[in-house]
Amino acid sequence: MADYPTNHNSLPNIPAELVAAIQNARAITILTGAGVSAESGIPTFRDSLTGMWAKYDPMELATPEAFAREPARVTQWYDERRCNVAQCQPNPGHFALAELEEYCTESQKSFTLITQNVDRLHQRAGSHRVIEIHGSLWEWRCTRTGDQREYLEYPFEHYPPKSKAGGLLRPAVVWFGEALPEHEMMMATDAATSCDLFFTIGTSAEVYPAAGLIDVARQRKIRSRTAHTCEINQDPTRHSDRVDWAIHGKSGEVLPALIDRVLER
Ligand code: BV8
Repeated sequence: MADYPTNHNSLPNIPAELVAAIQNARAITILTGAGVSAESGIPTFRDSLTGMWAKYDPMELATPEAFAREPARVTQWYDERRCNVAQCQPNPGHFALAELEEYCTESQKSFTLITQNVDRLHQRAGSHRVIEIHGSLWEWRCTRTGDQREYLEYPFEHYPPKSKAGGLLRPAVVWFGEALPEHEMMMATDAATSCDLFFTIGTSAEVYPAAGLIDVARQRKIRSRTAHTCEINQDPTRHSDRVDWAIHGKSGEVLPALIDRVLER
């Protein structure tokens, strides 16, 4: 594995072999985490919570137990995150990934973007083949009927919000201790198994089963010797010394430089 730290006063260091691997790939799969949205002003879980939320641990709030105990507080936290996301814009990293998808479509490569993020900024940047394995802040589910749909008006008038059926509404995100959506996870696992180039971008890769997709992709590399893996992250992670290329820098700087090299701009 080679490590490509980027010093922030010059262009990120993009290895030529990685550019060639993208240009020669048949199928590219990407896993993104909260780090991809950080430059859009959306705090990651690791950033300490601010303001009235400073005293809470997100790992505690993002659970069914917290919702059962304090539905008003939990739904207010999610609604405030939803309102913040509505004011935020996709950053150059999101747009570069949308361009990479377009390049893959035009060059008959298959492309899949699996995201752990719940902010829908990938879609707002123009990405189409997006698998949301942790759900979305924009979809809420009635706990009485199970009815789930988009709620685009914000903020809710009171907490906890209620559905037309009178049941409590909860955000349709995957909480800690909850199973990931079966269909999305099956598609994500298939995309990690069948690709010949796998990127993990802006994630500490510590939350499972999402982080396990990296191991799925690496298994293919071990079996077929043709598949490659690349990490693009601000900080090293436990996978950094097991991928073919580890580029440490901001995704909003590295990804635009990468797509420029791939498109030979
Ligand atoms: C499951 C939606 C089983 C909600 C999220 C006890 C009981 C049950 C399960 C467990 C348990 N103990 C452990 C587990 C497993 C648990 C888990 O993995 N825990 C971890 C903490 C060890 N997993 C689960 O609970 C999963 N479910 O196992 O269910 C089951 C099975 C069958 C039937 C019933 C049950 C569910 C996990 C999903 C949780 N929901 N999100 C919400 O958003 O509120 S996860 C949430 O945290 C985010 O989605 C994110 O992916 C994850 C981590 O948060 P962050 O740290 O913010 O983000 P990330 O890790 O991506 O790190 C940011 C990175 O970006 C950093 O590395 C940083 O360096 C980098 N960065 C920052 N800025 C930039 C950057 N990189 C590039 N550029 C930049 N500018």
